[in-house]
Amino acid sequence: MSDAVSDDLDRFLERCRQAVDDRLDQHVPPLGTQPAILHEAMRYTLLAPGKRLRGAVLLAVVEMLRGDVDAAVDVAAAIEMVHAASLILDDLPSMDDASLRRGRESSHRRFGEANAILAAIGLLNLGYGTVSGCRALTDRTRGEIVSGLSSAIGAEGLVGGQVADLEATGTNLELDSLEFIHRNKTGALFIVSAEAGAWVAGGGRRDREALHAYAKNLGLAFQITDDLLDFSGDPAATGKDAGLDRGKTTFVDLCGIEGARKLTDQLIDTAILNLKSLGRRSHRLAALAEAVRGRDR
Ligand code: GRG
Repeated sequence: MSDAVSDDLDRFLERCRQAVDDRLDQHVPPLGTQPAILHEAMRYTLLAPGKRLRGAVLLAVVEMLRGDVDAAVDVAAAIEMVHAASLILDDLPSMDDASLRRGRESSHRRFGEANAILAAIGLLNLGYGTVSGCRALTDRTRGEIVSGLSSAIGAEGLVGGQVADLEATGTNLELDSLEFIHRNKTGALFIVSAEAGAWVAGGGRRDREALHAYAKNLGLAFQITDDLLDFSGDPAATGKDAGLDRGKTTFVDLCGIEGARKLTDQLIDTAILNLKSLGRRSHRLAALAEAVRGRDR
């Protein structure tokens, strides 16, 4: 990626982060709202410094298709609420038992397990509420997004992927089973982010198909880079525990470090090819994919 492209992407990502963070702050009741511990716990993980990458994918699609960016920020915020809920649940002692998230103590360590679970449910619910309350969208678009989110989160998405992941812990997986887990557990939220962008902006079927394929490959590449970072990343940069994947089969276990990097390259190259029919206007989505290829946090 040239310096000019990389600078443009950095400015775009910073703009997205700011817009999404401001909107999240507006949507979640302020500290002190009763029950105080619930709202503190919801804000704690949600407003901690996250990359807001799923929101950025959505906003890049909406800007590319010249849709309503202000309405899109609400939808991006909703997706980031769902994502934060999934992180809180994933960190629980019954799941990954993580102590560090977004550079802070994980939610259950700070607020106790029951409050962490309830904060996650609160965020999930607020995510749906934010989409249904977005009056700038038509009924049809709200319906498409709510239904897309429901599929992405449910048994055929995050929840199903997580259950398969837990079931496989301590067993040796083949590459296709590992892919199945992460296409659901991680990939589904990337796909619905790109699709939601197309729904908000009224993209046609051809555009939606291209974006679906792009996000599917991007999401899996993102997970493989996550495995690489879990293996050799610096918790000070990633903000989460390293080595938590021990006991689970990872892409690094199955392919080695070089093999995992090669697979990431193939998926990112394919994701960029998937954008071909969208032409030059998809340059930011291509730059985002390049940034995932090279990420260190
Ligand atoms: C009901 C929402 C819900 C979920 C239940 C717990 C669960 C099912 C699924 C876990 C999904 C999960 C946490 C997958 C891992 C995805 C992943 C690689 C997360 C890290 O994403 P980053 O690096 O994090 O974008 P930041 O903090 O930057 O947002």
